[in-house]
Amino acid sequence: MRKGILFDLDGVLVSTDRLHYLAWKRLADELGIAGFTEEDNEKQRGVSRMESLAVVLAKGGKRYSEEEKLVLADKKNGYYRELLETLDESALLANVPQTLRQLRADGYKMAIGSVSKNAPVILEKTGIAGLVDAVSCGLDITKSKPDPEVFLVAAKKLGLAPEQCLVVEDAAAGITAAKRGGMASLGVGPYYETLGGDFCARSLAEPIDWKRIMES
Ligand code: B16
Ligand code: MG
Repeated sequence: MRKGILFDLDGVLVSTDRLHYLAWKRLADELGIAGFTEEDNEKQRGVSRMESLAVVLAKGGKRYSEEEKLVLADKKNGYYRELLETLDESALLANVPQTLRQLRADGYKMAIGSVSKNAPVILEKTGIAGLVDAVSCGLDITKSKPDPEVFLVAAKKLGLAPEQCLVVEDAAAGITAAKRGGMASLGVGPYYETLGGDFCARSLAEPIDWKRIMES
């Protein structure tokens, strides 16, 4: 029987995609890269900061050294951190605090499994830091999803084996990471039907039979 639930953060519990988009757009404009759209921003869902930068740079004609890329990614993060200053509980997706409280009352252990290095700030600002038992994020890992590292670290922090955990994800890379890590998965978000999760639901605001999922 499964005892732990590992939640991805962006796209599952909070919505920060607009802020990521605005920060990348500001960088793209500075670099003279035209045509970086919210559609391109979709390709950045659940992937690392450097892979997200590659999506932006692919829109321009110029090549950058690895060193220059690090500087650019850092610059975008500065813009994103400025925007995160305004973050509050209104960024939480529907029914999130209620779901976390209910799952805790039902006796499940919960952790965050996010590749974002800003996860601790986001959890504090949105007021849900105290509703989970552990956080595994970009600061704890060297390999991004679809590598399972972030979820393996999360399971370890909860003191559980991978097969005792369910991963909740909105990105295909995260579902693949769960599978590679030997964990069951629940796909949510706009692409929930095609993510390939073992279970799926449009969002955490839908009626989800957690008991059935955790006991199956
Ligand atoms: P940062 P998740 C991911 O978070 C975002 O979905 C993705 O768009 C972002 O590039 C990545 O975090 C890295 O974030 O630049 O803040 O370290 O979905 O894994 O919670
Ligand atoms: Mg996500």
